[in-house]
Amino acid sequence: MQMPTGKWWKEAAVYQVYPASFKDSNGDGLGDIGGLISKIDYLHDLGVDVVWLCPMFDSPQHDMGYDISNYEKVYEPYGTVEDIDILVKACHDRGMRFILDLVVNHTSDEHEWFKESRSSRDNPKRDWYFWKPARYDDAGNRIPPTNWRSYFAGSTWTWDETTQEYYLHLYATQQPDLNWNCEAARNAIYDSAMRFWLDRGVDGFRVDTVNKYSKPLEFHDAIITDPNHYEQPAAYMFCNGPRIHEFVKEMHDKVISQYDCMTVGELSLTPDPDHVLRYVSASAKQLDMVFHIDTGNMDHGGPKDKYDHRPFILPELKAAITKWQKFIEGTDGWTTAFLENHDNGRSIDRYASSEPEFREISAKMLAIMMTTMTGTIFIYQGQEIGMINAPKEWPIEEYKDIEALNYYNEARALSISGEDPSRLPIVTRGLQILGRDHGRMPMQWDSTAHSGFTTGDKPWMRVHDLYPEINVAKQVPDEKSVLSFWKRMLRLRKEYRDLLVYGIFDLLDPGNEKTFVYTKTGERRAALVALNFDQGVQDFEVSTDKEWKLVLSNYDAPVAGKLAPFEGRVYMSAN
Ligand code: TEU
Repeated sequence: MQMPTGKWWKEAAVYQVYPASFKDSNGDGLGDIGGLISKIDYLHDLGVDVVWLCPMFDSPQHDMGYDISNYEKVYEPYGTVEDIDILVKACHDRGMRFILDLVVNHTSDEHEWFKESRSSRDNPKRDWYFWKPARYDDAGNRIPPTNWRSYFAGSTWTWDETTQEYYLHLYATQQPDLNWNCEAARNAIYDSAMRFWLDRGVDGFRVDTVNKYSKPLEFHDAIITDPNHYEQPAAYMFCNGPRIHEFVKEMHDKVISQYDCMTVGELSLTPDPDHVLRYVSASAKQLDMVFHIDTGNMDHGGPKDKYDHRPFILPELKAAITKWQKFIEGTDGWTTAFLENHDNGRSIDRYASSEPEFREISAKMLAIMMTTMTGTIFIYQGQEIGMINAPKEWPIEEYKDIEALNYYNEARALSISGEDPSRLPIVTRGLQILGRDHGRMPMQWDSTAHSGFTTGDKPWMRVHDLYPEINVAKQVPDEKSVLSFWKRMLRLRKEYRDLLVYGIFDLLDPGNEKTFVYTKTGERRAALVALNFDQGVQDFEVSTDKEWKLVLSNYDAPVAGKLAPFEGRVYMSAN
């Protein structure tokens, strides 16, 4: 058996922090770097090895910091560059590492580079972004250069009055796409967004939208799949473009390879494992690993209908997980496991049950699944205490995310005009489950006002109504809490890293719609994991091929031959 070889980032448990919502240290209602520093020991106790901080750079915050106006400055309400130095040291002092988000597909329209680029057609930075002349329809109306629909609804092109051209933005109007074909722009990105931070001791990056830097320069229209609208889903046209591997490799060779750091790319629309290997095989020297978005998008409706929620089907989820567990076998590539991030609803609501009687047991079952997966695991803030989605009754006014609001307003306009009244209930329901806001609510630290997140009068976003029940302070001393369970599982993962981090994954009973059962095989021993994704009791017999011994369950008294609702078990055996 060819076992993967070790590197620090392979065995790491990475914890993702959303700066606005983690911990406020100065009472202004917004999380900050000082707040995060005050919680480093909490993360260390949990068993975290790497802290990943979402964008904390200077930004007008149209997309919560994914619209960066200066890579070398920290958004003032979050703190300063010197605060990041202190944070890096706090992590390193505890043997932990610290990574940042690398958002270089686009900048903010308030970045100096874009301001120069838009100032005149002959500005030296004009080609650092994509500028195109208008087209005109048969009636002589000005229309954008392509019919592409942006991720946040509407066109990917915005008209610029001053220079009488359109600029490209795959996301919000305020997020113009950088033109990676321009070498000077690439070098500026490497210096400003990467070396600046690596030289200060940062240990790597989560690389945002990593496969979108190379656009096909013909700028053809997307195929019309939505005949009622001008803008068409077009992501397939700008993912994995013609020069993408050249760009990612250059980024690695010129910058990443000069430091002992890790990279994890956010990779969408790349279902072919061979293609993914081109990004993550160690010999290809592009990225260390990527997030396989198809698992995370399983219950989305599709590129246009992201918020047309389709409840996940367990055999499909198992197949997707199996695919990305197995694709590294016999190769020099590496994989990841994650269930939550800042772009999704909470996993308990999506994959299990947030009903009061099942909430905690569900959280523990999902923790078993995550911590027994091969690859680097990523935990999103609040996942370790079983945080859940906002109550369905919350009105749209509580949602803050640009994507949620654009989708909602678009659907409402269709409803008001009578064009498509069916959209509004679909999008409303979709947002209640999948909305990005659910993962962005303040962290629930204790049962004092505003969940102990802020000492100020008003957190930037409403705190979950259930914070007196679901919070860190309540769970720390409780051996049976979700938090204590995560700690135990993360310790177990380290202890049995040969199996749990590096083992060969094999799915059993793929068609079973209620249970997810798999084995992990190492050189000396094997593990059997059984998870019940249903509220009903399931029959379950342990296979007799090995002498399986029960190591743990999320229930106190597991019953032979049965799996209780949302039960999870781990057995082990010598090989
Ligand atoms: O997301 C990229 C992205 O395209 C999606 O996966 C994202 O979930 C979005 O909802 C698309 O519908 C990254 C960041 O994670 C996200 O927060 C940013 O908004 C986006 O890039 C733009 O920078």
